[in-house]
Amino acid sequence: MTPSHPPLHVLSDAERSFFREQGYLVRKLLDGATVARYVAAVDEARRESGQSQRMSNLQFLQPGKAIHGIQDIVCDEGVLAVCRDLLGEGIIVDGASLFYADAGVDYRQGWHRDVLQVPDDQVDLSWFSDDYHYNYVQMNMPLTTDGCLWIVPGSHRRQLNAQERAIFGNTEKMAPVDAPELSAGQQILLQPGEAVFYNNYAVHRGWGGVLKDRRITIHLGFHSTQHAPTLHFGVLDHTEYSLDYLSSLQPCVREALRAHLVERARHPEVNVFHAYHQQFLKQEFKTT
Ligand SMILES: O=C(O)CCC(=O)C(=O)O
Repeated sequence: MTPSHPPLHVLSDAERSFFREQGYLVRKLLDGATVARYVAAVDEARRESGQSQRMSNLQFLQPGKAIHGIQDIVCDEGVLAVCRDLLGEGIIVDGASLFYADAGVDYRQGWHRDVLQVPDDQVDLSWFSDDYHYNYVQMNMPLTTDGCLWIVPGSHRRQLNAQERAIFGNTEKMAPVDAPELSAGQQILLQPGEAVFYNNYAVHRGWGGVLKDRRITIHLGFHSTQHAPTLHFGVLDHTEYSLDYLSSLQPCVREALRAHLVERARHPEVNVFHAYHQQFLKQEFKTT
């Protein structure tokens, strides 16, 4: 009998330790033909859209915004195998956006942790420690050369240090966009098809300045059914997944969303944070 996925790890022990300690990991996962297929699907979907002066964050798994030609990235066996090695079995797709901007767009975010959707008095400092089991991983998969993601390695497993505290002020969430630079901040420069997996409780930001080239990057989040959700789980708007919409999807995408619905039903406690997250997206990005 053929197993549904390879039982062996695709990441070495050293790679998994690197992710645990530094909070990110880069792997080349897509070949040139797949990248070209996805770029063509994005071009086709955007043919009617005019140029925008902002970074777009297109939620490509939602009806009305769906980009069918890139959706099967959520079933990519290479992506899922890395997620299993990082989180465990039962991988569930969550946030799914396409970052898109033409050359000339000015893109700058403040340094932040992805707890923006959690009310201040519910942010628990133990989330940013070595002992916390973080059950979520974000992935950026660029289809063009992309240097927009910056991260402070290792900051997911400690409290803000003095330099970070000075720019964050009395919040754990986000520093002002015009705050002084962080000396430990590191740019992650990726080539098309090379993915970065990162812990989004680490201090990070999107920052391209005025883009020299256009940016097309698929951005996904994943959770494992083996562990309790973190409060970041629950980005997809599962209420929009009607039977009609699900039946319009490729079988593997339909199955991924069905599994997402089952997991959301097991964890109704995360629904309250979904609305806060949508608010954040609207502030930071163009979402249509
Ligand atoms: O533009 C990026 O790659 C980073 C986006 C980001 O920081 C976020 O969505 O929280």
